[in-house]
Amino acid sequence: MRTLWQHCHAATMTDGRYAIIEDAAIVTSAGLIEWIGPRVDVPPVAADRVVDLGGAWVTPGLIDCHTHAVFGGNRSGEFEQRLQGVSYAEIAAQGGGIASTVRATRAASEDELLASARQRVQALMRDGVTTIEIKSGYGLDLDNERKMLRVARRLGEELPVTVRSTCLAAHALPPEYAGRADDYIDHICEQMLPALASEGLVDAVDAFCEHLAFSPAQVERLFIKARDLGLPVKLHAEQLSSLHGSSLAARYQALSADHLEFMTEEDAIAMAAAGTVAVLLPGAFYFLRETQLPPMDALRRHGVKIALASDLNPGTSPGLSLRLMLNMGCTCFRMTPEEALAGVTVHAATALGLGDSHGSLEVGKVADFIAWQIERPADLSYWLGGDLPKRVVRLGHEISN
Ligand code: DI6
Ligand code: FE
Repeated sequence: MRTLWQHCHAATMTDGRYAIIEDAAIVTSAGLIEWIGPRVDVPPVAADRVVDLGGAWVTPGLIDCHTHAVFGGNRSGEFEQRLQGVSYAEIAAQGGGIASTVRATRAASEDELLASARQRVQALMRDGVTTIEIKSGYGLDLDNERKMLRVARRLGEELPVTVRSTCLAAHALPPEYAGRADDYIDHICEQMLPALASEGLVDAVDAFCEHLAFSPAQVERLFIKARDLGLPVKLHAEQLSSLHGSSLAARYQALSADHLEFMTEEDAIAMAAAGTVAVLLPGAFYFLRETQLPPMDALRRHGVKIALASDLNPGTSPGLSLRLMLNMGCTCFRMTPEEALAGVTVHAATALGLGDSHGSLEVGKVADFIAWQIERPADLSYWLGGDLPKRVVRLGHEISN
C-alpha cells in the first residue's frame, strides 16, 4: 500500500538539525519512506491513499534510547520516607534502594512484570515514542535477567513499538556476591552473557561504572566478552564521579556513554573520535537534585552527538514522559529545542545502532513519524509534558495510542 501524506510541514532532523521542509509531502510504501520533499515536487506516483495532515508538523517518531522500564514494585514509599527526613543510608540499611527493586523483580512472574511494564511503555508511547530501549539489571542472576529480557522482547511483539533490549547484568552487585564483585563479573562473562546472547535476547551490553557499582577494569572485562560475542556496548558513566568510563567506552567503540555529568574534555575528545553518542538523562539529574552539569560546551565543541532519554527507573528517574525530558534538557542542561529534538530522534537512533534505519525523515528509512498539531517544533520542548494532539504513524500505518 502506497500512501501520500500531505498538508504538513516536516522537521526531518537529518544531520541533527530541524532541516525543515515547508508544505511537505511524504510518500510511504512497504513500511518505508519512499519519497519526501516539497509538495509541489511530488513525483506522479500512484498512491492508494492520500492523507491530509491538516497543517501538522511532522517529526520522526520519538526514540527513548535509555530506559529501565521493566521492574517489580516501585520506590514511592522510599521517596516519601526521604522527604520525611529519613536518610538514604538509613533506607539502604533497611534493605531499600536498588536492592528492594531487585527483590521485587525476582519475586514477580514474567507475566506480572509484563503487565506493569506495559503500562509504563504505553505512557511513553502516548507521548509519541515509537522506539524504546529497555535494559535488564534488576534480576542479577541468569533466570531473572532472562525473565526481564523476555519481557522486553514480548513488549516489542505485542505493542506497536520497536524495542531494543540491553543486558545490564552489571548494574549492581547481587546480595549472593556481596564482597565478590570480580567473581560476579566472571559469572556474567562466563555464564550469563553467553547464555542470554545465544537465546537472542541481547541487542547490546551495558554496565554501571561507578564507585558504588563496577570499576573500569571490571567493565573492561565485560566489554571484551561482549566484543567476543559480537555485541555492541554502552555504559553508565560519570554520573556521580569521574572514572573516565566514557573514555573506556570510546575505546570499545561503544554506541553510547550515558549520564556524563562528571565527564572531562578528554572524555569528550575520545567519544567524538569513536562516534560514541552522549546520552544525557535530565530526569535523574532532576530527581537526585544534582548540581553538576554535563559539559555541554565541550560536547558541542568536539562534535559529540548528544541524545536525551528518560532513564525511566524506579530509583532515580520515574519519568513517564519523554517530552518532559525535552523540556528538562533545555531547562536544566541549556540545550536548544533543536538539540533536544535531535536528541530523541536522530542521535537516539545512533545510540541504539539504528542510525541507518531510524531517527530522521529520509528516503529508505522506516516510516515512523508523528504529525503534531503544534505551532512550531519548539512546542515539543516548551510544554512541560501533557498530551499534545497528534497522529502517530508507524511503519507507514497510523496507529492509535
Ligand atoms: N544509574 C541510576 O541512576 C540508576 N541506575 C543507574 O545505573 C539507579 C537505579 C535504581 O536506583 O533503581
Ligand atoms: Fe540508567
